[in-house]
Amino acid sequence: MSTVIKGGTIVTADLTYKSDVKIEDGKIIEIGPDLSGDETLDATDCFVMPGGIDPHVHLEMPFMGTYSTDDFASGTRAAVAGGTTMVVDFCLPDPGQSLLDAIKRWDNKSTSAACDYSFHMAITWWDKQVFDEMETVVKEKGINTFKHFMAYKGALMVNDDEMFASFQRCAELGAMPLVHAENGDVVASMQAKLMAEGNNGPEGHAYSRPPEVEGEATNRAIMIADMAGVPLYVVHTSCEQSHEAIRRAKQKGMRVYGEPLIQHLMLDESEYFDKDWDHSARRVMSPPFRNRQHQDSLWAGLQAGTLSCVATDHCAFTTEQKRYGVNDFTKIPNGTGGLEDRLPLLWTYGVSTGRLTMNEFVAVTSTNIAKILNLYPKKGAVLVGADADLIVWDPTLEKTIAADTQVSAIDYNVFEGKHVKGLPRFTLSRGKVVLEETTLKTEEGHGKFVKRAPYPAVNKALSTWKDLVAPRKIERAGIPPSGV
Ligand code: DUC
Ligand code: ZN
Ligand code: ZN
Ligand code: ZN
Repeated sequence: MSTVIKGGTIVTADLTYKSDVKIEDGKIIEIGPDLSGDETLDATDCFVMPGGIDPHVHLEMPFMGTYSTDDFASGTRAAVAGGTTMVVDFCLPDPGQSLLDAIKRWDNKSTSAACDYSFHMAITWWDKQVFDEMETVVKEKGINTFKHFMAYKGALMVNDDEMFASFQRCAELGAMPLVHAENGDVVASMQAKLMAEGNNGPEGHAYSRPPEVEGEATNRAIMIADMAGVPLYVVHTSCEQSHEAIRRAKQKGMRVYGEPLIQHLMLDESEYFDKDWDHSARRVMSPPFRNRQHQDSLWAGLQAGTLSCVATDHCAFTTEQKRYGVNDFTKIPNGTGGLEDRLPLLWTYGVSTGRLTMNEFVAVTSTNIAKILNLYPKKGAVLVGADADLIVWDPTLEKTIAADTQVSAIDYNVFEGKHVKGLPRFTLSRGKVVLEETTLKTEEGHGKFVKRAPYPAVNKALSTWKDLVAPRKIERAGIPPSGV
């Protein structure tokens, strides 16, 4: 059975042109004028683009004493409702747990996915077992990215020596490290001080994580990556301090990628002040929202290409879950949603305002991500042979974002009331129509795990456990005279 997307304008990361697209067996088989097939999807006055890829989501994630409420079923339905056709989730071993056992848990959770997905592996502890298992993770399990939390002290955080060792291991295996860049020691000490002073409300969350803690950690991770000889991906870049470190590294010739979230582009720190407790707690995420200057820096980075992609860090908790922290902001589960709204918001507030071109929109929501995560051109492309993960984008469809009508399983939406114009008329996952205007046609389990191959080994690295740095030993004829 073949399908033809007819009458649309194809928009890729570098081209805009009128053409039909023919699909068979889940792949694009022909691009050209006047195509016909068994089924036709009308794309008149629409843009045909690669489906969004969200490189950063946490579905049914065990975190801060609970689990994020959107699981692979509701999370991937929310994704396709907003034109996202692939998500990358974080496989999170408990400290001491085998990485391979953690993958089994994630494999079990993800069988309900309605669109394709992949995993990053988190390094939550460090010893020889982890070092050894990383090879299997990369070579057999198809996971070529390792996440390091520089915050969440006493829980997920890794120290610099562990990070340096893991980064070197990544370099050797052709994998790329990711960092959640916040100085966890400083955050913990500021949290303790704020709580001791009686600042226990959600605004304490923002006060305890100023841009400086992110800037410091980003600089540190970049320097450690440079010493280890690996590229680096900085998740949820939220402020100028972090962006500045990334710009500088790029200028020096390093492969360092920054990922702003749609939440940080759209929402600012006023969400934490002079609002009721629930309103602010629902917006507690790490890093917290920033002021307008930081938002301008992020938009500028997307335009200039110093920031590479837009993600969500979708980690959705209900109001009831947020209230775990009612007398202590450090216990409010960190995380917000956005999977469903990322593309429509970025289109409305990025493309329609002239801040981004349509081609830049495709780059930062899909193609750049596919390239950086070694998924291109299977994903992120409108090319013959690519997976038919496509959106037929109707720039005239509009709605007002509201929790009442969302697909996500939580009881509020941090973008409530925002108007968007530009929505998918069709979303296709490997050729299957999973959304037609507002009607979801998803199938649980249609989504498949996508393996990602190692990167070409471009960096020199050491290969054995604890053989970290081997300095040259200098033989000298004698000891220096005392007093020198
Ligand atoms: N930040 C969040 O807000 N939630 C999940 C994990 C993270 O780093
Ligand atoms: Zn994070
Ligand atoms: Zn995250
Ligand atoms: Zn309108």
